Amino acid sequence: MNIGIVCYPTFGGSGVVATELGKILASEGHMVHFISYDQPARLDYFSQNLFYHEVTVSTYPLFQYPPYELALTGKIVEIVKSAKLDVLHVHYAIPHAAAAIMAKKILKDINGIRIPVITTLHGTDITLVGKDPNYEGVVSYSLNQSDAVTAVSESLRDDTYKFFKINKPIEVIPNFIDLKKYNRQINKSYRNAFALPDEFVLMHTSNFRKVKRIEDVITIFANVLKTKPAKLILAGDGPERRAMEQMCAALNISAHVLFLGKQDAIEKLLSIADVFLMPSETESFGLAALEAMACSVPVICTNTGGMPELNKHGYSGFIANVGDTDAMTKYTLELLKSEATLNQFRENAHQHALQFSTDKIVPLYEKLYESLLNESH
Ligand code: GMT
Repeated sequence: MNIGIVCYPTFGGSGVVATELGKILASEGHMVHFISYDQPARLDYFSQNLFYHEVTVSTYPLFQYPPYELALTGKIVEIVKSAKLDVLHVHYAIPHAAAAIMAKKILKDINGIRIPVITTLHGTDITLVGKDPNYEGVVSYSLNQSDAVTAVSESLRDDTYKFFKINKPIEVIPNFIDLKKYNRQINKSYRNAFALPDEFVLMHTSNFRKVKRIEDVITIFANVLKTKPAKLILAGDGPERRAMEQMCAALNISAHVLFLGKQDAIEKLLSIADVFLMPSETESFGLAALEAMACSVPVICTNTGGMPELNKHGYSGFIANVGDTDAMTKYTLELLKSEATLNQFRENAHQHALQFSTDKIVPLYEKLYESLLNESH
């Protein structure tokens, strides 16, 4: 199949999922064409089946807001024709679904080409940005006009029905993990570079936006530090980083907290962690938590969005209400109370991650593409 994938190129979850999906599809023999404004961060190699098409937006003094959606629409039309795409899969509704639907109409009306569009919803496109009254009508229309809509969790599917006027089924296809890459790789000397032998390692990775509530990560860690020797590893970068560095300084715990910035080999870091903290305000799926679980790291997360579908309370980690840092501290200490407890939770977390393995989930997308192709013939 010739598959077009439209995504954000950044380290955010939707771009990561889209890129990993494209790489797997290419390795199975499909021709995969990425369309984005920059080379996707995870598109770290090319093969004969992988292509990247850059969307460039021309500027003009009149354009206070250069029209990215129009440039993207034009690029989609061009690539559908030149690469003879069979399906177009767009990740994150805004503005990708709207651009895809406009391209679909242009291709049908002008060129007589039918291109099935699949829109995959990832989270904030529905729960935060999409709900904005300025976008709501366009998002509803674009989803209804898509040939198929998927959501990465049941909770996100339910939110989509709640916030938008959707008149079609939304299929839940959860995110997936490559277990060959994400597994616990024990490397004592690497661990020793970050923590003393008797210290526990707590970890959080994200794009440091407000929705991640990193202040709760730091509060939990500061509480844990009162009774356990520990280090906190914070990987990633974003708007909240500066404030979080200041918070650590104010709490006098900076020497115990490592701000590492954006990291590529996240599985190596996860392999030295004992607990993963994800106290987000909302999280449609929580891909970073799945990466941790695959590396045998139990997760402490909040009872919000799709996270309870991923993390099993009392089995692969613990779940608390948003903002309840006392409960999350208690649960973290529960995990750290003995080596046997921690090892049991590690094993459970890994076992639970197996159900999200690439070979179980990616075929669901392929099946969906095939069904849409059959419909069009
Ligand atoms: O919030 C992020 O980290 C980025 C955002 C995105 O769309 O780029 O992530 C969303 O999609 C991820 C992949 O499906 C999910 O794992 C995240 O839970 C989701 N983020 C939120 O819902 C806040």
